[in-house]
Amino acid sequence: MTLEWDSWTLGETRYLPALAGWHESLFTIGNGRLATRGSFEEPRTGERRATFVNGLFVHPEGDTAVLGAVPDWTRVDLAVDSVPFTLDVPPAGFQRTLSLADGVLTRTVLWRGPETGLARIRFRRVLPLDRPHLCALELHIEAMTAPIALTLETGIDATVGSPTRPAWVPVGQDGDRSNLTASYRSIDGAHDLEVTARLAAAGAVTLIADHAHPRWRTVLNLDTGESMTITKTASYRSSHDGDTPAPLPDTGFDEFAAGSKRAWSQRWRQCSIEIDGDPEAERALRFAAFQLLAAAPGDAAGAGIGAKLMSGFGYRHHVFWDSDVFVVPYLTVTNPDLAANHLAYRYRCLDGARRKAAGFGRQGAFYAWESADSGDEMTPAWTRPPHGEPVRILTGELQEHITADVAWAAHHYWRWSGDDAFMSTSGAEMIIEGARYWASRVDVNDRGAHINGVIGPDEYHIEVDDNHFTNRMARWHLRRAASVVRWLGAEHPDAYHRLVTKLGIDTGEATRFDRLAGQLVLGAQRNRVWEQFSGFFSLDVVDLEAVTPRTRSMYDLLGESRLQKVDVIKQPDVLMALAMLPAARRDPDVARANWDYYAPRCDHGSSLSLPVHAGLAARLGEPEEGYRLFRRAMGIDLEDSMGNGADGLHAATLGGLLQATLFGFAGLGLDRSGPITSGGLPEHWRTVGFTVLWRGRPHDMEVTR
Ligand code: IFM
Repeated sequence: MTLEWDSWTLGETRYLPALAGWHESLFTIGNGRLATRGSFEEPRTGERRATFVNGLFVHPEGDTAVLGAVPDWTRVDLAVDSVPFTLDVPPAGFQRTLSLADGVLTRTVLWRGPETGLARIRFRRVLPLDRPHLCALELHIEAMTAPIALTLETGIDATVGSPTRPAWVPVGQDGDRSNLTASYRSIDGAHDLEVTARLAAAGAVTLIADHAHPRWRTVLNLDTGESMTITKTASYRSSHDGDTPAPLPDTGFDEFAAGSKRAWSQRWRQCSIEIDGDPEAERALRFAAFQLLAAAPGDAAGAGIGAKLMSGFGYRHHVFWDSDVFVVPYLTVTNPDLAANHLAYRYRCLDGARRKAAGFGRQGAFYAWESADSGDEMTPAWTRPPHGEPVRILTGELQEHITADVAWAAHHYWRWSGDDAFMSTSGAEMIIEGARYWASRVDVNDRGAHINGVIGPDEYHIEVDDNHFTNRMARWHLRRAASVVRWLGAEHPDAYHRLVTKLGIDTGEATRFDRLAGQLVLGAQRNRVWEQFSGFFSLDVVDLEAVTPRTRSMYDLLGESRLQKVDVIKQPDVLMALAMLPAARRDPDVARANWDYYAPRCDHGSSLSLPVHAGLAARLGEPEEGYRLFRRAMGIDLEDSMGNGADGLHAATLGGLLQATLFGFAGLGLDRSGPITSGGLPEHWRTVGFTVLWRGRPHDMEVTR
């Protein structure tokens, strides 16, 4: 274990270059609008330095949209007695701490160049949660054993990559000894961005008006024992933003940190979580909540929540079902305003979803599997593995359950928040348009209604017929749409009539949704086990337990075409239906039979898989097994157990851990009187305490063994 924790901090006391990429992701800070990876201030070979502005996607020619890194505010080039400060020269001491209480990242390094005195260099940075346009950085340097001459350069650096080349082209700059403004145009010409920075430093400061990297330069001499502090602030304003924000405030770092702390305290009050008996799990959950809150847009005009949050270049920040199913339900019960913001994003994407459905010759709305700013499909058609032939990607066309997943998240939010204003407008429209998609998608014959040629959550099996999860979710969706139409007609006639006019709803539509739901087949059942898709029971049996010790997925080992013929699955599929739909697990014998059959067939090739299994095992009365899986899920981001940590954190794993705890181990649910629990805690968890909001009112829940 390379990380060091206490209750409210994540830290490290050694610099290990091999882990630096993953740690850049782990030490990401954010305020919902901006996020900055934990790359060092001074350049590092192999760094993936990045600051992101949520929702600011650019569309490189011939490529899918990417949330490219914006010009960087963090870079500081330091030289001590003319020797460049870099951790390529191993430091004499190193400590880095991320404070989850206020989002301040602090790094202290004891460092001496080959022939220099010893310096203590401390960096602090924060993206204040209460001022989402701003960034603040403080540098404190002390000459410890001998006088030192320091040269410092810092400014706004547009040479950072995105992920392969810069996304922003400099178009102008203006500055003086303490203020700098630089303007950029995105490479697709669609957006303008203005970055302003301010420097408060002693000594003679000069401005180097470099085109791509305008920066200040200052030279300072420190006597032994002397120290000095430099503060830099920055702000990002894009053509998306409304009013011009106030000029950069002339305040010190501590004031930024204090404001941020007040805002974080408010959030933490709403998502407190305590586990008596397992401080490690408690810290992991707090870290998970921190990163979700740091990436969730704080306003309804903002973006959605990406699969890598805002912590790396993985998946180009596209939004998948990861957010709707693994993150939004947690936000719904703790910070419903943030869940509502994500749903507002989904509503803004509805036209894109309509275009996608129309492109397939169908009605209604078919959500993008990978979504960016417009809601149009962003899944690349091909991927090019580093060694090997290009591989066709069909998820964007065939992973149709996404439409029901969005509806499910909206409905879950509505049940918990009681936000009728949402449901009677955007929520209902999304749900009805999605249901219309299913109605135009199914093939009805004398054996029922079928959905053929899809990919279910288990992405190992491609173009399958009557996938149990897809059909069950579509059935659920059609029924919900019918009840929402009826509810609207009865309870909100004005909103109903508005929608009737806008969408052309006719009186028989709800009845047709219900009828179709009743016709949709759920597939074969053998010894109570649902067949994952038509033909699954006839696949070759692979004994996964025999393929040990295994560090790679079965996809890597068998390859795509062989995988089609075997019964190994990537992530829960039938079990996903059980996890999401209480009705699907109502019969305990059916639930148990499906668990016993599918759990051993799953190789957890996806980061989404383990937390779902963990929560479901707890739900099915196996908390110790659930805990074993929960620990493995913790390792995905906290031990980089999948080996892709440098690409960014896994939103679904982090949200999934929180959901496994609340909805799984603590058995959180709703009945008519409000939130209830029906816990099945692991042996060593004495109590789990947390707060949830139901219909705007906080409820303190405590579950004991
Ligand atoms: O959404 C997931 C999918 O379920 C499995 N592959 C990765 C995607 C993004 O995390």
